[in-house]
Amino acid sequence: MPLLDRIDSPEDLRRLPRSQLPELAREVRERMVDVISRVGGHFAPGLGVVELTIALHYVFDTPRDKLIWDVGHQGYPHKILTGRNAAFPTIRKKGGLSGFLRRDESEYDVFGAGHAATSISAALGIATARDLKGEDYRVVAVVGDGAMTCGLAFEGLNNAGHTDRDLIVVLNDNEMSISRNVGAIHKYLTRMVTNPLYNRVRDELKHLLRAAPGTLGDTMGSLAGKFEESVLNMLAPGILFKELGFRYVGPVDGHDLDALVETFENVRRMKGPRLVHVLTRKGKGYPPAERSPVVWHGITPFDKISGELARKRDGLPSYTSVFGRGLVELGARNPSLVVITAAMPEGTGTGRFGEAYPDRFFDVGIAEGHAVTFAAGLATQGIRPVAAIYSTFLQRAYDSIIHDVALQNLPVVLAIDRAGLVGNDGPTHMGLYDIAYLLGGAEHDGHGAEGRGGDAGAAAAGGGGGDRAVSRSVYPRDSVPEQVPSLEEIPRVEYGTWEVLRRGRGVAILAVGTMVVPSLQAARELEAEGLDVTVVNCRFLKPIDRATLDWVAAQHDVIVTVEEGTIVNGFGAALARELEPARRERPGLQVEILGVPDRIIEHADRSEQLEEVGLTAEGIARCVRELAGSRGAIQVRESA
Ligand SMILES: Cc1ncc(C[n+]2csc(CCOP(=O)(O)OP(=O)(O)O)c2C)c(N)n1
Repeated sequence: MPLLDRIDSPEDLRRLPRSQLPELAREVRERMVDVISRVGGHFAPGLGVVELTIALHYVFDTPRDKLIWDVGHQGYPHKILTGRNAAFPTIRKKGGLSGFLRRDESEYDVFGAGHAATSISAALGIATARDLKGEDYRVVAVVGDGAMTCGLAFEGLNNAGHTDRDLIVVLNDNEMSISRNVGAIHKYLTRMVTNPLYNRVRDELKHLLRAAPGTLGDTMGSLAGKFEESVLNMLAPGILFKELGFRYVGPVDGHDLDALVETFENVRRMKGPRLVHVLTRKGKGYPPAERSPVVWHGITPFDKISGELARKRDGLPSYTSVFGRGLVELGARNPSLVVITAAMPEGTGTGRFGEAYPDRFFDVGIAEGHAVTFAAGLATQGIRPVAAIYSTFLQRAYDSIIHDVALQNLPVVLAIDRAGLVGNDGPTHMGLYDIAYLLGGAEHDGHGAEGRGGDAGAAAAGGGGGDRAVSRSVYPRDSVPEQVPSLEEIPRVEYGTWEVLRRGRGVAILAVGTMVVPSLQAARELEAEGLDVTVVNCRFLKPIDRATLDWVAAQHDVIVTVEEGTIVNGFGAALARELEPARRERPGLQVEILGVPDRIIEHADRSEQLEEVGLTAEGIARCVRELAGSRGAIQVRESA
């Protein structure tokens, strides 16, 4: 790669003549295809912004000028051009480059992200700091049309437009979120770009008015200029952004490097808030990704010649797909069941329900708070909404859960996908906090998935919540551990009950969700060593099964709680508080809490992360062994 090999930083890029930029774009694409076909990762978003990335670094003086990418999943070409090309094959691997942008990875990553629509607010903050400090540089936020379905994006635009701050927003419009984009703004953007009348009238007017200044003299010329602007604004695209206080420029072909460079050179010289509307194609340059940008948004390794994707290793389906299947079955049984997704029909497995019952399926855009409040509204009228949202993105909806659902006692099922350690997406996507943030506030809080085969199906069955407010069904980014029976075959679970899976003595493991299976494995391992351990599946976190807990407290000396969530204010912490009276009565009773330590867990494979934090059969057994050994619990059994 003759050009790319010479580029260690955007400085090198800026030394190239403009005529060589298309060749550089070709090399960057080739590098993307070559590496991602081997290691997997986000693919179509980055391919779509190769020219945009080159043009931005070419025109703006990065890192002095601040470039802020929204989400960061499209940042691979940016990484390749900012000194990380050699390390690029390590992307998303343990110890390697992050799959998103991070301030601690490069000075070119001005603002870290992973969740959508933070870029405009962050850019405005940076621009404001610049002005407060009397400094002089450009601030550019690049935001996708998908992210424009977020309320946060509009909060940022609204604030920026009125401040008159010097700020550039680049709207990367590829008509796609992960799935096809949805909503009124999307329709507006599409209309703006595709309406031929609109464009023809605009071009002709421009032509006409441009001809005027020479013949009318200077004053008339500038008057004509003003007239042009106001007429064009009336007719032209971008009126919405104009009304929000932004100067609108575009639409620009996002794969035409000359057009991009010229536009950015002009925009760079302007002042105030301005928005450049750039049209790109997701997956550009790799035909399978252009044809199916949804599939190729984020991808496993693939054969770069045939475009064939690597197959999953085991034959078991993911929790997500079992959930999606269960939902369709439930939809047939219950006509008042509706399903809501916040721009993730594929990711949450709910797309199937959408195909089966399009009238009862709602993709509301990347708008998790809205999704939950919308569900609450539906629930007031007797509809049964299931809102399927990743644990990490549900953080955005916390207030809606408390204020709109729980306080009003409305029956809404939250299907919380990607709970726990999420693997290679890393810290921004971790589902470690939902147990902690949902234990308080909600009156009735069922925890559906217990981490064994049938439970993903049971989760789909509504988390056992029935008429109760805020039932949760929680499941990880993983395959189910065993074949899942159909819904009919899954025994009904009595609300609020736990399940004693093994009766031992001395030590009891109280396991939550995904930790049930490794706890059972640990118990089997320990049995061989003569330690007979009780294992309880705590399938409901709130209300707890008081009778079972009392039995556990009375019959055991050591209680180990295990959960795949943060150890701070999680289930173990809540149980320790519940067990306080028993401990006062019997000071020897020991409670040990296992969970994810309170620190940032870096990207790696999920199995590596589980191992790192000791949430494996081996880790649980090790902990029990140490506790039992130190307390002589083995002797308890021998003398009994
Ligand atoms: C708050 C939040 N919800 C959901 C997601 C998952 N997600 C990642 S990228 C994406 C689509 C973003 O679309 P767009 O901004 O247009 O960028 P593109 O992928 O088209 O480049 C979504 C929904 C997220 N990152 N953040």
